[in-house]
Amino acid sequence: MVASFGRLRMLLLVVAITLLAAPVLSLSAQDASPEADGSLLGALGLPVLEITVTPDGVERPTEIVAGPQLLVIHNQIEGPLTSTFAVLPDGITDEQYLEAASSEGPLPDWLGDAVIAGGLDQDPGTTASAIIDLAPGTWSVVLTSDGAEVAEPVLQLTAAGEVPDGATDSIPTDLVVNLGEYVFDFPDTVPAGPQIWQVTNSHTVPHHLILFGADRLYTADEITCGLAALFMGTPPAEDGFVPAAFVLGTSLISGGVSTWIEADLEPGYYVAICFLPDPGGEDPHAFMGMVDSFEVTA
Ligand SMILES: [Cu+2]
Repeated sequence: MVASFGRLRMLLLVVAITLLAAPVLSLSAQDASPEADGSLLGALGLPVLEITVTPDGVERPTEIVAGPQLLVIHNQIEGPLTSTFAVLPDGITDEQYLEAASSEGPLPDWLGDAVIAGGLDQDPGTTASAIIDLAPGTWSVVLTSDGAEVAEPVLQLTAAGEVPDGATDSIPTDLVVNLGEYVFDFPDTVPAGPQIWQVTNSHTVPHHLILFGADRLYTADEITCGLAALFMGTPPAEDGFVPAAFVLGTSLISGGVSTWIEADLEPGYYVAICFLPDPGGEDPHAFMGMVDSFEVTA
């Protein structure tokens, strides 16, 4: 998730190797820290949930304040780190969650009944951040890595306290990115430069947003054509889109959930893709039409 939590990264690696392109780029939100580094998210003054993952263990609080907060993760292990926050359905254990996150197989059916608030996907030695909204209750956090052992791969956090209605209303948002019913709805043009994006899943199954740089605008057919070639290992069609320049991405989020990320895009063309399949299904949503292309203007 982020496709099987690690599958996306593997896919990107395959793309990078296939094209002998630059290494997989990191998330846009990376290297943002809450201590006034100029990041838009860090300047909002939200409660900070800070987690440090080292080869020996995980430094983190056990109880946090419920509601929107700035998630800041320091990845000090030798491999990339994927983190995902979820309230599991009744009867599902942390171990099952970890297994689902570590498996390259289909997403389990029960994942559609979990509340997944997002998380981060970051390279070794980096600090990354995003705003996640944690309702009161017990959250399970899975930490997985393709390249290194994680000493404490699953842990629990208790989010305590009442969350007032409209607690997220004060988060200034430059762009709302709607993850709809197998569809994105980016505007035709987006301004360049630092922006806060509210990424909201208004559908019923988990989705994510993965953004790539492009040399021009692409139609949905051209994008899925290129992806099909990629998945099949065949040379891309002449007009097919090749997802080589990873720009930013979100972790998967459930229906009804929002997360906020900082985007800082250069002028140019971009392609958005959701690689996730439905829980229990196999076809990436991209092949059901969940792709989009837009221009960023100076
Ligand atoms: Cu999707």
